[in-house]
Amino acid sequence: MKKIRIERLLTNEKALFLAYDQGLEHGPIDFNIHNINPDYLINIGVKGGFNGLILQKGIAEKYHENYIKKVPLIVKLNGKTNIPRIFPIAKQLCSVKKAVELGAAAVGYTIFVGSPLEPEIFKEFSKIQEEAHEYGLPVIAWMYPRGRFVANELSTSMLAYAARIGLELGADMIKIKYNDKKEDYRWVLKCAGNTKVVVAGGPKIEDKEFLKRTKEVMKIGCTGMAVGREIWQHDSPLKMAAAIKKVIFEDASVDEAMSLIE
Ligand code: FBP
Repeated sequence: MKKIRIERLLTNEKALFLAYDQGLEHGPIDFNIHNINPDYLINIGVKGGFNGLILQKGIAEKYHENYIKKVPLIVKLNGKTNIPRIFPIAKQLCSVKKAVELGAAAVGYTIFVGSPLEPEIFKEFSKIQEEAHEYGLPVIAWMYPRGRFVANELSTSMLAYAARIGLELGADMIKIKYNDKKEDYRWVLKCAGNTKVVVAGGPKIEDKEFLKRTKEVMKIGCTGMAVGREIWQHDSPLKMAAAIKKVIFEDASVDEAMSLIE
């Protein structure tokens, strides 16, 4: 079996990724005059010293020169918009081969746990997982419970189930939401086994609250965070990135990290 080169995404076994696939998932509603420009984002990714920049194929191709060899690329292989309110499914839009040509250090794929189309999603993911592993590429699965059969996307039992599925389907890392229930969330981590867990950012909240959350998830053993809006909707994205990194990589206190922003 080929060695999966996950170390390219880690600094001392920890990670902070910058997600910029929201233009497809949510639309320009997330953006302002600055962060609508991929160059603005890529500059944050490069200068901020992230462990990975998450892009869809289009931006990865068109802005290739600006970031390649400066920050590891994570190509998101599937995606969808939020316009048609259909069964949750995001079909594959980019091949593993294309991601390799783009110089990807990893590939990403969203699994909507509980979707009526789950069998189709699992099958597509499984094929991708095998192909990526043939190249030694790590696979990051966004494990998002969703759809009419999911009563609460953020219940501990749902997140734990999603984490376990990530392990069983062979994800090297999962990206999963946090429900702000520190003690319960330990179970979610246990369920993920040796699959690494990074926590998704979510809509922008107060800096201090987000740093507290970062501190919490690191304390219970997460590998790190995969954050978008929390950073690039910030007035000083590089300062916010530095503060989050201080907590993740240096185990700094929230106050210490806050001093980098204030
Ligand atoms: P944020 O940190 O901005 O929340 O991004 C995380 C992310 O997983 C993105 O990669 C993705 O576009 C988005 O959230 C999808 O979230 P949802 O499906 O809940 O709207």
